[in-house]
Amino acid sequence: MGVDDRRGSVVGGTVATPEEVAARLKDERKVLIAVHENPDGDALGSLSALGQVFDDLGCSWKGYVPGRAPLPSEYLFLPGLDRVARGELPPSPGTLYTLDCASVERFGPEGLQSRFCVNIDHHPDNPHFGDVNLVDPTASSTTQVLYDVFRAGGFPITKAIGTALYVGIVTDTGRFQYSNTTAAAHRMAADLQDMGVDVHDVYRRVYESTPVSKMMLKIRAFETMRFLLDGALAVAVLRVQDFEDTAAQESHTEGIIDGIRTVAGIRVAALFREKLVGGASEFRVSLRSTDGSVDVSEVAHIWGGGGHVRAAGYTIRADVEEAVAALKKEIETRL
Ligand SMILES: [Mn+2]
Repeated sequence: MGVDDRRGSVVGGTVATPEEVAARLKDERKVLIAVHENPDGDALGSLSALGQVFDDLGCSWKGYVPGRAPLPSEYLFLPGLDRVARGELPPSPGTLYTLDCASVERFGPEGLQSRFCVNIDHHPDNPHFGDVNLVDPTASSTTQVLYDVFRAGGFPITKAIGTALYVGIVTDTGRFQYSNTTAAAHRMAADLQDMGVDVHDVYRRVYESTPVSKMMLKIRAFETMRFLLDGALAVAVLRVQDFEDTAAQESHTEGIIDGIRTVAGIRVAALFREKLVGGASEFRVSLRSTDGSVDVSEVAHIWGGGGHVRAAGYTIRADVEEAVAALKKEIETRL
């Protein structure tokens, strides 16, 4: 779910309905569409779907993904991802649309201040940082929020747009198996299938296209798995060396945590990924609560991160054993 590092103070812009956002889309002439760092299927599916709708509306657009790590290869078939700028937020005179972004901090407040921002998301801890905000925590994915907008505006949903929307919902619901899988999510999927989306083709492209590096990295992670607190907490660690040895990229960690959490008895799964920042080692930590009994967003907030009750993340600069011990202590008090 890509929920690392999400936090922010409540700034409180206008709350908009799907109808109001749809009306706004029709008036746009030039926009920048941004998603979060380390984008997942929902972020990239949302970007592709909205970009295609802007194309149909005659609005010129550019995409933006923070950071420089290559985009996950399984989503590159989605139209428009070749129009994505990387690195620093590019200058653009138009409106900034942020999709699936629970916080604005990754774009830098100075980048946002000079822009009119429309914030479309489904994370419950989104602080409404946009000038206009459409945040629906009941939606299973940001593409589900966009689907509401497109229907409200009467925009034609082509097979290619539908496919991008479907990629967002199938990945964010863990193939319609996570607790966020609502009846509305299934209805949206059924509608999209009626509109021509080839569900099996998406499955093949997204789930049967694992690069060898990604599989080797997953094996490394699984080898490090340890079970703490009588098996209630499972922890795996990936060091920089593991990425080098397997020639894996940051995006290749997607899905590893879902493998960790499948072991019987686990209530919290954690994946630590080492990153070198300015020569110093820090860890990005992804957390999952299997049964929802431990609110992992509360735990992530301790170290300045955030997310959902069942999926959250944070970054910590510490020795890995100290970081694991600190996490263990926090989980123990919540079991
Ligand atoms: Mn999402």
